[in-house]
This record gives sequence, C-alpha cells and structure tokens, in this order.
Amino acid sequence: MNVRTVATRPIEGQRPGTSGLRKKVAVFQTPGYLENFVQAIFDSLQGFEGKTLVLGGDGRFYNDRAIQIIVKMAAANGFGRILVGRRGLLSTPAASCVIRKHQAFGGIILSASHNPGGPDGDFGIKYNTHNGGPAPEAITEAIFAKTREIARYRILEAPDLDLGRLGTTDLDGTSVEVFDPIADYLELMQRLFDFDRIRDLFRSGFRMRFDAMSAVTGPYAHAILEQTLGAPSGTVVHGDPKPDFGGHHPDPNPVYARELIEAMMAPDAPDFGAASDGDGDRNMIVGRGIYVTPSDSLAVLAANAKLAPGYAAGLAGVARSMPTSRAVDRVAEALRIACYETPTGWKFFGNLLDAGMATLCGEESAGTGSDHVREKDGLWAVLLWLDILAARREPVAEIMRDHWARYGRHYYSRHDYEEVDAEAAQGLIGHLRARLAGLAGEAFGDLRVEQADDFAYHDPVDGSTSEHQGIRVLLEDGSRIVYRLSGTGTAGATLRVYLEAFEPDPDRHAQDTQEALRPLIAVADAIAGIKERTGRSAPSVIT
Ligand code: VG1
Ligand code: CO
Repeated sequence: MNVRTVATRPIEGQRPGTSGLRKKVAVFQTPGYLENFVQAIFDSLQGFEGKTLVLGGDGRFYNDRAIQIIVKMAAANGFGRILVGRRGLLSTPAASCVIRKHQAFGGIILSASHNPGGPDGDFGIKYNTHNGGPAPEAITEAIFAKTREIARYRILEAPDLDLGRLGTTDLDGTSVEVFDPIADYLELMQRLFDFDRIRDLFRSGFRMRFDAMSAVTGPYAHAILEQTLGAPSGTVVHGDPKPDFGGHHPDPNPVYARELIEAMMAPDAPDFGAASDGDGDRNMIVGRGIYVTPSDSLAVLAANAKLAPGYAAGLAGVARSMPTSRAVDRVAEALRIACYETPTGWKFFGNLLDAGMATLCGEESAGTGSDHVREKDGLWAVLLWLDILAARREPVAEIMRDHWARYGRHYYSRHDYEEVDAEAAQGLIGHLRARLAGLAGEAFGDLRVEQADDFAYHDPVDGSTSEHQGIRVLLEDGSRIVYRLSGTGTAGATLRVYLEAFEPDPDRHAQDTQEALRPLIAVADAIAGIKERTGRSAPSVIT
C-alpha cells in the first residue's frame, strides 16, 4: 500500500456550525486544513473498514481538488468502496438518497450551500451518517474534539482520478466508482409523484420557469423537468453549474433571485416559478404575481400532500424549525396530527423522520423535505407543488387565497443584519437573555409581551437537549419575534430577526407583508436595541 502518514498539528476553529464546516476558500486551501478536518471525521467514526463512502459536492470552486484529496484519504483510511458523483457533483438531497439506497456507511458533501463561491468565496464540508442525514450534534462535536488533538493524517500516494468518466477504478484495494448523480434521485422522484399527470399539465400549455442559479440542480432540473416531464426547453434557466455561481449568491430568496421574481411579476409571467440553492436542498416557490413564503409553502404542502401518490396514506406528523412561522401548526391541528418544533438546522429532523413521527419537515429559510431522504430537498418540493397544481388545476394565487381563508394568514418576514461586529452581536443576544425574566407583561405601544424565553429543545427520540437555540418573544395578540445568530456565516456575525403576525380576517389578507409587520418591527428594535447595538439603520437582507 502506498499510504503516506503525514504529521500535522491541530488548527483552530474547525467546529461545524448549523450545517458543516464553512470557511473562505483561501482558508480551506491552506496546507493541512481540509486534510485535518477529513481525518478528524474518520477518527471520530468506528467500524467503516471495507464499507462504502458516498462523496460529491455542489461544484463550487475547489470542489474538484477537494474530491481528489478526500478519495485518497478515504482509501488510505480503509473504506472499501467510494461512490463519487460524476465530475464530483452531487446535490445534497441526491447524496442523501444515494447513501440510503446503497446502504453506505456515510457520506461527505462538499458545499457551503447558499454562500457565494469562487476563489474569494466560501467552501464547506459536511458529514452525513448512514441514514442519509446530517451528522447529529454528538458526532459533529466528536469531530471537533478530534480536530483539537490531531497529530497525523493518512493519504494515498496515487495519481488523480478521471472524474468525468463513469466506471470503477481500483485504488490500492479500494474500489472507486464514478456514478451518474441523477439516476437514483430521478427514480425516487418517479415513485413519489404522478409523472403522467405532471406531463399532462405541461402538455396543456402550463408554463414554468426554474432558476437553478448556476448551481448544482441545473443538470437535475434539465433531466427531470425538461427531458422527463416534457416542459419545453428553456424552462430551466441558469442551468449550467459554475464554480462561482456566475458571481451571485446561490440563495433562492426574493433578494438574490430577483430576476425570477421580476419574471413572475411581469404581465406575461409563466404560471409557476421556482429556484434552488447552491447544493440543491433549498427551494423558492413563486406563482404568477405572488411570492409564496417558505413557511406558507410548508403549510400548503402539508394540507395538500395527500394528492401526491407518495403521500396518499396521509402524514404521520409534521415538524418545523422554531423560527419558522406557525402556519403549518394550524394545518396539523386540522389534520389531527402532531407538529414538532425543533432548533434551526436539518440535523434536528433526523430522529423524528427515522422514528416515523414526522413525514414532512420545513424551515423558514426555504428548506422543505420529507421522509423520502434525510435532507431538505429543493427539487422534491418543486415536484410536489407541480403534482398538486396538476391535480387541482388552479393558479398558485388562488390556492394561497383559499389556504389563508381557511386557516388564517401568518404574515412573516426575516430581517438579516449581515457581517455585523461579532462582539456587538453577542452583546445584543446577551443583553436580551438578561432581560428575559422581566419581559413578560411589559408593553411596547399597543403590544404587550406575554412570554419570553431562550429556546431549548428536548429531543423526544434520543432524549438529548440543545440549549440557546434562539430568543423567543411572544406577544399577547399572537404575534412573535425571534432573535438568533447565524451558524453558517464566515465573516463577522449575522443577526437574524424573525417576525410573525397572525391575521384571521380574510378581508385583511391582501396587505403588503412589511406594512402588516410594521408595528412588530418597531417592537423588535425597542426590545433588542438593534440599531443602536449594530450601528445599522436597516437590515441588509429582508426576505
Ligand atoms: C441557515 C438557515 C437554516 C438552514 C441552514 C443550512 O442557518 O437559517 O434554516 O438549515 O442555513 O441551510 P443559519 O445558522 O445561518 O441561520 V443550507 O441550504 O446552508 O444547507
Ligand atoms: Co443548501
């Protein structure tokens, strides 16, 4: 065996955040940085000798180099088989699908998701376990602990692999298989949705625009929407994955996917618009003339899931991250199913999905998914919407009006203050925490605080507890403010303020969201002193 053992030393700051380890590309390129983290993953695992590892990424800058390094390290560490997506590409949900289908030991996904890419952008790496889901906190903390005591890493001396060619290569006893990243995923989608019905919808003249944001879903969307479901070519835009995502943030929200929003608000807009993020696990849904918030999308999908063959038997339960609006709670109540509230990050849904307690899950950050894999899944959400539209044959705007009339409308918005001074952000949260006990009963203008706390989650399946997951302020009129700091950024701190107000009256369902939330926005600042503490007069991104 040509295994080389390289001496190394711990590198500071390799603690995984909300979704893996994310740093600037330049940081990942420093000698030993990637190698240390990968070796720490292997060092924290047991019993993988001879087993299968799935490997792929979102195609961002440095993806190709990193894949070559990881293949050689996985082989040197004793994996028996490595499945690599062709050209090193694999969307996050497809990776989850492949891990499950091929009963792999686990998988490594290279992505910084919605963060910008390119030589000056971000890179990221995350480990998923045999259930196909993101490693739970116990494992990410064990990996972090290993990064702090690492003294050597193992790598094979071997030439680079040709990742463009499908097929199997023997690498010193480890079989490395370059596979088609689309096939298994497409097959799974065909089992969940009525492809004939969606084909009929497109045949009837239904028009769609899918913006892949120059990221990983382009090839999947071309293959599924255009080549399989018969949507006219040109339906998929920005469908070529680029290492720098064309210089944009591959984040499907109304700010970064402005082009799609503009197309959908135009007089000749298509019937349906959608976009997904860097690694394909997020989705944005837009109807002609109407943007659907991710929280509303989750609620509508839960209410209509039974129309799709894969969910015809009904839902066991639903789950949402704490800051996600409570629109889905109302649907769960009507369906008489359980609704779980988890901390931010998909890793917290894994246990509920594995235990069969939840079927659909979602986050306000444009993540929706189900028990078909263990990651959020952008194209899956788009296909579920398409299947529902094919069954109901009503415009998106009508479906939304109908939904709100029945359940009431949750006006919802997230205000992000990006790259603020880390100390100022910590100070703001610390100050809020100190005020929590006295907040109940305090009045701000017409609004009075009913209850305030620092969200802690007790996992009903494994009994673990995760604390400090966001400050919640509930007001007497049913509205809510949540404050938390992002765990995915790579520069300074990002403060997220989540605002939600409930409106039962259908005559008041056509308001502008920021208008409807105006009083609450003022209270959010009054409670936390956002302007004063961050020095920002307005959020950097409003979604
Ligand atoms: C953000 C979102 C969170 C999501 C996470 C990963 O985390 O708020 O809902 O799970 O990104 O999404 P944070 O800690 O920055 O708020 V992705 O598409 O990056 O895998
Ligand atoms: Co993502």
